[in-house]
Amino acid sequence: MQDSDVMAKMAASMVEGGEDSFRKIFKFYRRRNPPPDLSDVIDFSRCAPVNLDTAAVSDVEATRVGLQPVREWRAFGLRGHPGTRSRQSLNKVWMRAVWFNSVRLPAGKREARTLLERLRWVTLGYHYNWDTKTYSPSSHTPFPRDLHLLSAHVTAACGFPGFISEAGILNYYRSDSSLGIHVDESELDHTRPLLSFSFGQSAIFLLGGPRRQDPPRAMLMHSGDVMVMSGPSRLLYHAVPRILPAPPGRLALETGGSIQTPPPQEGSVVEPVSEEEWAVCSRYIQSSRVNVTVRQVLAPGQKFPETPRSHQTTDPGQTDGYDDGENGKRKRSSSDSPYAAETH
Ligand SMILES: O=C(O)CCC(=O)C(=O)O
Ligand SMILES: [Mn+2]
Repeated sequence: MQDSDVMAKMAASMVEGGEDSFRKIFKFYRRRNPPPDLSDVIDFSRCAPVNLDTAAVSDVEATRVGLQPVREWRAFGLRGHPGTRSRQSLNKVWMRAVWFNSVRLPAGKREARTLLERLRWVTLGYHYNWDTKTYSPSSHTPFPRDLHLLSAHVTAACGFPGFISEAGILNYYRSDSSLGIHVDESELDHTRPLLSFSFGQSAIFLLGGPRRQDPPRAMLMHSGDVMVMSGPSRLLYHAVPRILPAPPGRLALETGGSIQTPPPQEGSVVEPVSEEEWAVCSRYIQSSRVNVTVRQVLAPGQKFPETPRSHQTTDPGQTDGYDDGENGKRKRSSSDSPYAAETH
């Protein structure tokens, strides 16, 4: 990096009037009136592609988890952020699997619809404790096999073989939801990548630097996109200030379009979902966004410490958080939205 770049970065991250540049940019994109100018938002379809390890996942293995062969995937890297983002058109099979693994509600019931409207997050595997900001062996359910295989194949193709999916966090966003500035560092092993799968409506994702106030870059996340935060990018601050309508064609889960439904495969590992449940899910994502992050918590052979440490990753000055635009800012607790604060 040139000296002038360093100076510019430092200047940009200086706190002005109590607000650092990440918060300013977060608020800029969150603003409703007037709506923000989106011309600086990076659309990955226009970025330089990066190579994937096409030999890491066989065509048969890819097909079994409902994916195209790795050579068909399109992957892009963000300059200055070594770590990979791949877009590979996850399909209806995967949206179904994610739904199956998280939301099991009877279709058409009024209470179910109300519950769905209020749904903000679900945890899988080692369940994250939002109060202590820790995972623990005493709060654990088996991680879904299909979601693990998907994650293992994606990470292997990105050059990280041997990924073990141990925890998952699903975030449910309505059109006015946002996710505050945070870093994911509660996992005990940070050398493993973090995966993020998006479905439904689109989002602006802000990726900052290793310090909370570092200015972020804004990028678009669409339905079917997969993001892999790895290496130095694994511990960067990030946030989702805004949900945007999915571009035409990107949400074509019902009838094909860019997100195809492959025919049922022999040996498929993806759990089936009834048409009734799928109807609830597909209606839900017409107006909402679902994001799943998959994390490896422990290094191979590592154990949880005897006395769990409380993880303090919160920036004390930060008050942006997950809020649904109706009830204002929420405080994070185990009984409410996890995203009132900033880190997890
Ligand atoms: O919704 C997203 O794209 C990001 C989610 C996220 O950062 C998280 O769950 O830690
Ligand atoms: Mn995160």
